[in-house]
Amino acid sequence: MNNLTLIENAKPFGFPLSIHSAALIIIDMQRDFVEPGGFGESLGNRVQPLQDIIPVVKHVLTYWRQKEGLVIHTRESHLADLSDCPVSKRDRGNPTLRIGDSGPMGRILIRGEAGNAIVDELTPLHNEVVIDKPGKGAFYGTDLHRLLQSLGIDQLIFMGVTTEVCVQTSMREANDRGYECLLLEDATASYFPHFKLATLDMITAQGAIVGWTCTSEEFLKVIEKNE
Ligand code: C5J
Repeated sequence: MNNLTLIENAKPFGFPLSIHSAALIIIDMQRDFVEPGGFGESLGNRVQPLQDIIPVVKHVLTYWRQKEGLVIHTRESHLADLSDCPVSKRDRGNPTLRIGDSGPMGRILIRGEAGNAIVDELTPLHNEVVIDKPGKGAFYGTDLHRLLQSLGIDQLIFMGVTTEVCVQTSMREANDRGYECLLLEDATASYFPHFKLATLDMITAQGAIVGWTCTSEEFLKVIEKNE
């Protein structure tokens, strides 16, 4: 594969993909958010839009694994004693279940509980990185930046949920730290489809102020062409 290849149809303009210094990062595809009976649903959300992207995320992941690219999974999760969960976060909204409460898949958003696992279809392989993050962004309170720097990664290809919360926050954190970010449009979802669309616009506005977007098909086509 060439070192640099242009994804011409990316928005707002071509994304210069540097395959060897890029990592695929999958944000919070965990049962708590994606499956019925989890935290997302307890907040009154419809989880179907999140379930709908699983096949797309899996397709891209499978391809990236075949290319032996670096894969990073994140999980929004807290310690069992909730010492890393600010009261302001736990008390937010009026959910039927709060972070740390016992739900149908164990304690909500607590590390090691069944609901905190990545959905079966996307289970991380042993050689893949799993980042447990107490915040919305993947960099806050984690070693992610140090790890990426040590591996020479300077581009991040984003998939996952939810577009306007943990995905966008992680992209903004990444952008501030100097990473070029590309979000795969059909591999991200929100409980609120109009928030997803607005987020795609926000990310790419003002000359890619946060980053780029393109479809998974455009992304995979460009990689295939450069084999
Ligand atoms: C939320 C997330 N929505 N992964 N988490 O609280 O976007």
